[in-house]
Amino acid sequence: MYNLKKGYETAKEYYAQYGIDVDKVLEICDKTPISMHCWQGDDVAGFEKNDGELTGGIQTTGNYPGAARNAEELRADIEKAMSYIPGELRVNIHANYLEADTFVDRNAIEPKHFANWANWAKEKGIGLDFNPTYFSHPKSENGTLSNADDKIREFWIEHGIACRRIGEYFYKTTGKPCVINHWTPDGDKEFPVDTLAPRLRLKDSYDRIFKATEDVEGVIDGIESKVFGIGMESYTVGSHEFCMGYVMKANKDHIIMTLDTGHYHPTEVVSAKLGAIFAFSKEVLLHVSRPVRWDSDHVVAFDDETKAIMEELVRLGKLQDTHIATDFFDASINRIAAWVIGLRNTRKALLYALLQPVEMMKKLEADGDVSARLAYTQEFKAAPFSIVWDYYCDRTNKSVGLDWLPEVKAYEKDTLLKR
Ligand code: RNT
Ligand code: ZN
Repeated sequence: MYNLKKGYETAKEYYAQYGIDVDKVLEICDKTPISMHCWQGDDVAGFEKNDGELTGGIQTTGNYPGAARNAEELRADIEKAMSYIPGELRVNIHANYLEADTFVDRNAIEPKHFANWANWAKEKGIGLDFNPTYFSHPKSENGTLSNADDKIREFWIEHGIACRRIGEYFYKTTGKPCVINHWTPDGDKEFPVDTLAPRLRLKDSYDRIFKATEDVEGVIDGIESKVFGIGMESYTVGSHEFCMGYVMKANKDHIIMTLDTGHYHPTEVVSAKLGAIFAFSKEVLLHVSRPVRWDSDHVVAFDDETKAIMEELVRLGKLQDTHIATDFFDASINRIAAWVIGLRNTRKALLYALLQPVEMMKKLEADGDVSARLAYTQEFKAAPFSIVWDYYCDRTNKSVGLDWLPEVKAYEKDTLLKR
């Protein structure tokens, strides 16, 4: 190991030239919560007492051994991954990760089915986020909240209502607000003749879920759009326009947009959308993912778009108004490694963005110095931020560099491969 302290002092001098206080930056970086999704640990399977397959147009590929088979294993795996991820974390679970002795259908889930999760989160002092599961269910085949069959639609409305109540239970147990992400896979393989009616039904369903749970406290609701799902390539009920329209028209502080980095056309980027959305909305929920040619949900990389998103949040001064969550599922590599790599990259991109002289750059822009603006935005791409990152990981006891890798491999050998 090189001399971390010495490296840090040099990096501090480097950034001080531009008026950046690295200690202060580290504090912000450390205190910004990132919500770690549970579903990387078991390929979005969940623990319902049924052997259903993953449906809803999303897909995990690969069959790397060692997936968690029950909630205890999943929590142990999450804890293992968390031990290598610096900064404040929350945990994000789906409704199908309930714990019950017998099968409980989606419309009948209750807080008690999530008591182990809630108590675990409370014990660890972390927040818990939630998601209704509108997929991988016999009643989700022809749509959920937009279903033309009133009985089926009612079933899914009941599920949405149950989820908001569970969200409130998480808030009351952990003392931290619960962010719920509402995503329905509803769509069509072919272009429908009537593209409006399903959307009016989806709108009505959301209205009814929110109306029936008006008394719920401590819950923030993200509405997530997407372009298409596998098998539903031609039409998505909850499209971007639909979801954006819904959120803006609802005009309620707790109803916000969810932007998933894999949910737009290939040349569209979330980083370019944030400045427009914040003109109308106070908060945003982010699903940080990595689409490769489609919404493939690869492990988050330390790539240009992840960095651009974080830069945008820092420059807009919207870090505190953004709920940052991860959303990826790769079954082709060690699942703990997937979490560690993806979550570390997310926070690393945040640190990278924070280590730039934003006020200085804003002043240059306001003064009309466009040449200096370009020079500044380029200069920090190769700045010595990785030395600050190493120091930060060490200081928070979260493994420097690749030190975590042999430990994750040992866990694979001793624990995962024995499953
Ligand atoms: C699917 C959405 C959604 C899911 C999770 C499992 O395209 O991104 O957020 O990934 O709910
Ligand atoms: Zn998502």
